[in-house]
This record gives sequence, structure tokens and C-alpha cells, in this order.
Amino acid sequence: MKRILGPIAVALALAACSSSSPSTTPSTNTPSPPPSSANVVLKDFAVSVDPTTVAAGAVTFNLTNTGPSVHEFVIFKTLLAPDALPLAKDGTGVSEDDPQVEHITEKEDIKVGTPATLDATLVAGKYVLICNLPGHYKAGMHAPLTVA
Ligand SMILES: [Cu+2]
Repeated sequence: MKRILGPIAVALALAACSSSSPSTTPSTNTPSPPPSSANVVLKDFAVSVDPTTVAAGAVTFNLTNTGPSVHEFVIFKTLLAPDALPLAKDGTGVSEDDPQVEHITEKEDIKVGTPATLDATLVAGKYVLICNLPGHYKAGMHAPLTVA
């Protein structure tokens, strides 16, 4: 058996090598780098972000609140699902001190019709964007963001 496995492994390795060697990499697949800014829309009660992937480094969030309520914008780095963040003891929002989430930065008091911006320096990973005003997170104000 062992005398057979050796040659087979070599043959497989050679096959894998030769099948990947036809150079398809140059121009057929040119992924443009992710952007360094994203547009975020906050409303009662949802958060949307476009695009959903941005480049690691300095990121600018352009924030628009379409209301009717005042909202805020909070960035957490976390591996948890957007709707599964740990809640504060009083249940009104996400526990920003919980070790399962890393509070990166936030912009408070974003008024309807008054665009705001938030600059953040983000390392690659998974993030969740929320509004943490009482009740707003549980009402649906959360969205995932990937930093690549
Ligand atoms: Cu809100």
C-alpha cells in the first residue's frame, strides 16, 4: 500500500500544480480595492450601510438620519451577529463594556436632516453598526460591516 500511495500523491500534486499554472490571474479578475468611506442611513428603526465592505485604515462614515427620531451611530468590533450583541442589564440597549464587543467610536445626537460624519481607524475584521439609544437596537437598528 505504501508503495502505491507515494506515486499517487506525487501525481495529484503535479495535477494540482499544472491545473493552476495557466495564468488566469493577470487581468481577468481585477477586484477593485474596497473604498475608504461608507454611507450610512439611520432611521426608525434600521441602519443601512453602503458599501458593506470597506478598506482597513482610516474610514469616513457619512451619516444621514432620515428620522423621525434623533439617532446615534456606534461602531463595535465583534464576531457576534448584528442582532445578537450582549444587552445591558436594564435591557434598553447593548452593553458597551461587554468583552464580546469592542466599542470603537461613536457619534451621538444625529439630527434629522443634518448630515454628520464620523472618522474611524479600523483594522480588518467584522463589525456591527448600531444605534444605542434606549430601545433602538432592539427595534432593529443594527447592520454588519466588514473591514478588509
Ligand atoms: Cu436610534
